[in-house]
Amino acid sequence: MTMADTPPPVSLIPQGKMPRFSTLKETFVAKYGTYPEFFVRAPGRVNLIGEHIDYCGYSVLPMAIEQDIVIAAAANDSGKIVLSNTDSNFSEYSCATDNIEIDKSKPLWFHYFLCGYKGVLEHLSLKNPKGMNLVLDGTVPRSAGLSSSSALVCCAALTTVHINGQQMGKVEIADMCALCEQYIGTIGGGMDQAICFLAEAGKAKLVEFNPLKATNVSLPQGVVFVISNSCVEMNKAATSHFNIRVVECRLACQIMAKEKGLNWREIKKLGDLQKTLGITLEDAIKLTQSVLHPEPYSKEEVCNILGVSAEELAQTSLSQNTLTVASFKLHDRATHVYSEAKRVWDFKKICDEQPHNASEMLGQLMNDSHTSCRDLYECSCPDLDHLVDLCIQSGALGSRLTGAGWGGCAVSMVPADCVQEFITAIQQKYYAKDPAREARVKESLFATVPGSGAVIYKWD
Ligand code: ADP
Ligand code: NG1
Ligand code: MG
Repeated sequence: MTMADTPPPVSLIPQGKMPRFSTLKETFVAKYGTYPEFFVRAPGRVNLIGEHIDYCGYSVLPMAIEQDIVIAAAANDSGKIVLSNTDSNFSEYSCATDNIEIDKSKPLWFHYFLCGYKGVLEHLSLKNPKGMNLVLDGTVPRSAGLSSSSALVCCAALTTVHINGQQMGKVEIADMCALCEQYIGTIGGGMDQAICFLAEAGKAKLVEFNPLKATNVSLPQGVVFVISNSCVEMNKAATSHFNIRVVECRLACQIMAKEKGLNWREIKKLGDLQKTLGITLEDAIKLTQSVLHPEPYSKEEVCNILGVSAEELAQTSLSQNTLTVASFKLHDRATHVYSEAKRVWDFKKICDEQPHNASEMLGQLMNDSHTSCRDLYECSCPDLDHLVDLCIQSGALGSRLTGAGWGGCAVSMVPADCVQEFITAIQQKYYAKDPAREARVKESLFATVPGSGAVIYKWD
């Protein structure tokens, strides 16, 4: 932790949050017979623009949301982690502090906790971690692109740090959580963990990586961001969709690096390739068009171009759950990444300069982002595309999928004076059409403002 990298704050529970925390405290007391020593709160996030580019090294533009994961915690003397959930769909889990296993092939809810826990143990070289009694309460819609997984991992990490009397800076713990969430199997970037720790109320952030840095972005006055969940769930760790995209970007990068006479084994991110070549994003798009063909590449073709066997390719470029993938779309994936990276900087520039038609321009960038996600990156799904179309028809200046996609949420930018009308229209046109969606409308359709980052709460 450097001087400038301050740890997450410790504060009293705000009055407005008391009812929820009182209930959680009672649940804790009923279960363990003692009071919790402290609570950790870690928020979910909505990404305004910059999808599937963080793991390629590119900057993204998220803000934290109000929905969060909270853990009530107290140390115990049993040498065990005992973890229960206020949602009875998640059964209690317990293990010895020195015997944890994370099963990538079958990710279960408590494995996300163990990712954060293991990350801290390794990072701080903790030899005798304390046993913990824990109750978790989450309000982030799950598997919906609002980062419930990272909120859980970050909450687990901060709980582990605090209970063991340690401290980590926000940047340090965010970087660490980005790495340790990969124990679940997804080869994600660092967006979710970064905004979870670095968020500030009222501010969207431009998040840059390597080194991690978050800069305030002033969103235009007179617009509100509305989230709507398609109610199609996509669990990123239990499927291979996410890692296939990561691997496709890697292969696109390595083939272009080889074509340019670079050491392709060392260059795994499209952003690193651009940096090494010293070219602009526009030139990177041109390079993609000239080197890669739009048709899918078979694994044999990739191996031939790189001059490696299938076994070697597995080592240099693939993940455990992409070993049997037979073909890769490289041209379209790389075109998405470079053009989306450019849209993030265009978005930031418009926010900085605030021209008279700023919100229309930002809306257009959001729409272009969705089109690119849908057609080039193929990470949307029919229900989500339909929802995005409805949002545009209902008055949004821009609308797009947010998070990894293949389901989950759309984020729409809506003129502030039309928000209620917009919400009513989407309620009728999307949710009222299906009883299963209608039943979930309250937690699925809501306006949001930039929320604050992870915090440790004390009772008094
Ligand atoms: P997301 O887009 O929400 O991050 P992921 O597929 O990455 O979706 O992670 C979702 C997983 O995170 C869930 O399947 C579950 O295992 C875990 N999770 C999230 N929120 C909770 C919660 N409140 N309680 C238990 N597990 C949770
Ligand atoms: P979600 O959908 O919240 O699981 C994932 C990744 C992000 C980023 C986005 C797509 C993790 C923990 N999260 O988010 O890093 O790549 O997809 O932009 O891997
Ligand atoms: Mg996730």
